[in-house]
Amino acid sequence: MTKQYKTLGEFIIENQDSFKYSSGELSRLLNGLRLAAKVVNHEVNKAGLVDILGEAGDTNIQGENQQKLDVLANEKFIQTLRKREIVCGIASEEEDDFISINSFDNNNQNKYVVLIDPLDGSSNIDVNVSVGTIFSIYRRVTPVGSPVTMDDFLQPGTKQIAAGYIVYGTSTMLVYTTGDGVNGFTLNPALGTFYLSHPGMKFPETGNIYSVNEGNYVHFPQGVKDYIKYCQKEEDDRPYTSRYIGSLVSDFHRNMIKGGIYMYPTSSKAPEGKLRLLYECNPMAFIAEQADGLASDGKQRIMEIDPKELHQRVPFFCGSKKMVEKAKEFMK
Ligand code: AHM
Ligand code: MG
Repeated sequence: MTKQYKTLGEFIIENQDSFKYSSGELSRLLNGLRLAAKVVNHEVNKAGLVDILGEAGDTNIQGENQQKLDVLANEKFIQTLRKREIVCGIASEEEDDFISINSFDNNNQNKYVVLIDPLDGSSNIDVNVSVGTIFSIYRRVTPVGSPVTMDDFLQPGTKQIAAGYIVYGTSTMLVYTTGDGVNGFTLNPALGTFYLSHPGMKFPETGNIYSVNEGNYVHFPQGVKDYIKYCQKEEDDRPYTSRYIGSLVSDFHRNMIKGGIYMYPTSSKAPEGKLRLLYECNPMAFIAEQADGLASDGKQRIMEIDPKELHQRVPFFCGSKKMVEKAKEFMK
């Protein structure tokens, strides 16, 4: 007999009551993200067929070229969340400022804000390599019923209510946490349904994969260089294997399953690091910690950093607990 897998929709409903602020609002929000994920998945998968590849010509706030699919994914997620009136505000890596959702029907009674990187790993889009979406959900700190302010978005990662990612890979998966472990759902494209395929995901305590853009090696701080040399040394269970896709979601996903460390350090080229605290590092850190892993900027726990601006960048070291701890020792 074939095993019956639970669907994401069933899982969200079943777990609604275990969530401490349960009012159904978070469930509706997760359902909204699930829908947008399917729409974006459809676009990503047909990308090779239609003329939507290449750069849109715009540059985003970080001065990088936006590809058309980034723009499209950004629109789809914002549209879905806006139309369903399930959040009071959205901030996106692709938008300069946050968006305030003023719903006149319910006088903006929604409690949650969403921060999103709609399509991460943009350099992989036009070469048929996995990309991902990353999202992070917070409760607003300003009074319900008023327009959102910057304070609602500049919260430390410890305040996250939920976070997750979608990886558009050999299969499409949605992985998320509401602070009670990490669960992964695989999309059956024929039915358009996500099934619980990876319940209770955990990082192995240690692993043998290190993921870093070694092209930047000469620009890295000495501690990072020393740690990389340690990874490569023939001793005990080393040398480790080097695996770097250049798509955070995919590198993270593989390392969570197999055991490994992902690093995006500061360098003389990127003095603050490259990855964004609010759209990329905090949500991945929440998932990592919920899966028994760690996430650090080299000194401090990522989720305890007090954000100063929406598009703030930080160095990022994330993965199996023992590996992150070891890397931190080298960076002292
Ligand atoms: P993006 O948001 O412009 O796609 O940049 C984030 C991505 C990560 O997914 C990936 O790990 C990293 O940038 C790769 O950067 P690099 O090409 O410098 O190694
Ligand atoms: Mg990104």
